[in-house]
Amino acid sequence: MKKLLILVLIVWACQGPEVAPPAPVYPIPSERQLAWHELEYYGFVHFNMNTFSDMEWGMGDEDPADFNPTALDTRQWAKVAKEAGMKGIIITAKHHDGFCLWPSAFTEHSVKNSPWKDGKGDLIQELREACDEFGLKMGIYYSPWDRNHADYGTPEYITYMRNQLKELLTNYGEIFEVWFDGANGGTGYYGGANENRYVDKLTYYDWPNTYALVRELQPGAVMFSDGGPDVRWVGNEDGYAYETTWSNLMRDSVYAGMPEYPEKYAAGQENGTHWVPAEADVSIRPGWYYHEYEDHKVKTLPQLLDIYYNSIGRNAALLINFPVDRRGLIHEKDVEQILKLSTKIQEDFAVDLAQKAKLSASNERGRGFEVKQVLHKDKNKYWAAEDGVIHNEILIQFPKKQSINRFMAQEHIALGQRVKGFTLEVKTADGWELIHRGTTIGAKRILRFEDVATDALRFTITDAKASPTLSRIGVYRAPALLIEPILKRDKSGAVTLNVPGSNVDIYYTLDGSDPGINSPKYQGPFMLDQAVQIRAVSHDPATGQLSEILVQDLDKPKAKWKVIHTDANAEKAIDEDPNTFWQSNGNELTVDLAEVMTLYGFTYLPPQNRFMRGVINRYAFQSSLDGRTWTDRALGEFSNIYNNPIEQTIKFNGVEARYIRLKALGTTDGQRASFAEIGVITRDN
Ligand code: FUL
Repeated sequence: MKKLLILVLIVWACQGPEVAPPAPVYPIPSERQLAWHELEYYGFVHFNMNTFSDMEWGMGDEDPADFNPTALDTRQWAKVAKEAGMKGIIITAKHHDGFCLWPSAFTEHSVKNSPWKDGKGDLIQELREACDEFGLKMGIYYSPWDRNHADYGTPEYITYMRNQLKELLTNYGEIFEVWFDGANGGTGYYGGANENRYVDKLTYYDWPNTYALVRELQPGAVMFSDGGPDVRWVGNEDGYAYETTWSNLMRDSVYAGMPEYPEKYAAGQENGTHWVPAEADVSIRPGWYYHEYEDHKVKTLPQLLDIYYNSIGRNAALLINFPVDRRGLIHEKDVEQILKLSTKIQEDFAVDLAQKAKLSASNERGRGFEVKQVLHKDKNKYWAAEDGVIHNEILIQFPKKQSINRFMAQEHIALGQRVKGFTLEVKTADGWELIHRGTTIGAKRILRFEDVATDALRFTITDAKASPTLSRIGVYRAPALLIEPILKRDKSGAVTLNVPGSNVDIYYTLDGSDPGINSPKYQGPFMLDQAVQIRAVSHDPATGQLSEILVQDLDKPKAKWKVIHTDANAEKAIDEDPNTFWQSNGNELTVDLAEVMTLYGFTYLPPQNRFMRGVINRYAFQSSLDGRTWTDRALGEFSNIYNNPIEQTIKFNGVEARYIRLKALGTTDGQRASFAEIGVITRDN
């Protein structure tokens, strides 16, 4: 017995005494936020009236009779999400047009007046059952803006909104996230009033009491909006977080839909007062809702991978949207792409090379906080430095030379986000070579870099708010991915295809068939002076690997087009370069097409820079044969164009024209209209 006691004492003495964990660096996440951080990746479904009206933002005057999916199957959604590695699904219970996917007792504008299941259906209940069956969590998207409701803009509407939230948050089991959209466009049907209704987004919804209601009904749910309170919008709809992304936010200065949010708050704030981590939302297609004309625009694997690494790999959660189609199913093409992403992610992170490496740290806090803790799966085990020791080096030595191209680090965020600066270096024959110099880490940071063969890595924390902590480090070698060709066409019609930084072959077709190695081989820039669909593929002769297929619709070249403006910069609107734009002086753009052609529509690309000005949201498109007499061809709204600044395509019946004019009837910020590119559609399909 005595011997045993002595042995225990010796072991204890060798390990050193227990040390206290570091003090938290505030703000820190709540329990519900910590649970949410674990999810990382979940799905969005946009499906309701817009699916049937082919719109992004319905006006609110749609007929419930139009909601009629032919093969609706929420189990298919859940199965796809599960197989894709997602942890839950958030459903658009009510979008801006006010149509409800559940038979709400407070409105007639719902599934109960639709032909779907003879008005007896309840889509939220069906999704609940499917999520339960597949072990997924369920979240609710609820649009505060309601273009259908007659009371919108008055205090009565707030009662309506809360009554509906009560239905959604009491009748459908546990909800993991409540998603409040900040979008609010003004115009709408509003029970037949057909007018502009603006509300003060800060005060109208009485957020403090609305939040309190959600907390009371679903204490475990996080609430999302621009300003949180629990999870914040990442400030764009591209699915990208930032090189510097803090989970901290000056929450009390922020509210849903505030105008300067993307510029000032989206990346979080080092000195933010509250923990409000970022969620990156993005659709797998250009639009949030299903449009048949986007069937060939489903994001490619390289695009989805970029999204993954730039969201989850940059301290944000990832929310990928499926625009469920009119059958009520996730489209086959979307399924194919999302599964490619999960397969590739599994491959990229299949083997953690750090597990077999020898780790050492320049400083360790003491027993329980040694550097070896970063190899543990248990998130509650972590390495920590002694108080006041900010600069820390972690050395990772492999048993032999390894080829690597991914590095992953996670802070122990339960004690707050601390790291402000870090470097990653590899050992070479000439000494340490810098791979990456970065800023924040947070819940997860993943670095992607070119293959490098080395036997050691040095990860240095150069700056932090307090002595740093790390719960995980991983090192990987992801298999190479062949990306599809990138296409450029200049104003003259010359087409260039290339795959940056590689020596692969490119094959293409112009007849709508899928290209392969027996198709025409790309030999260099060539002229395409007709409206045509081009498909192109990259082929690596060394491995035989084929990339995904690029599909792009090209219209007639703009070689002879001329803008009818004295400002030479107006040319930028027809230069085929999406990155240049013209901010007009008179809110319109007039173009001479140089010949009479039959037009079936037009396209408008808003400026593509991060903080765009003068984005057109209401337009009139006119055409003329002589440049003097003009006729309106289309009049309408570019819905959601500010948050999702994709090319807008508007079609109409064929008309002969030599001149075109796009007039801005409104811009999102009231500034003079800007045009990155205008185009016409001369093919009738
Ligand atoms: C935006 C909305 O206006 C879009 O229609 C979509 O729902 C997206 C997720 O949020 O603010």
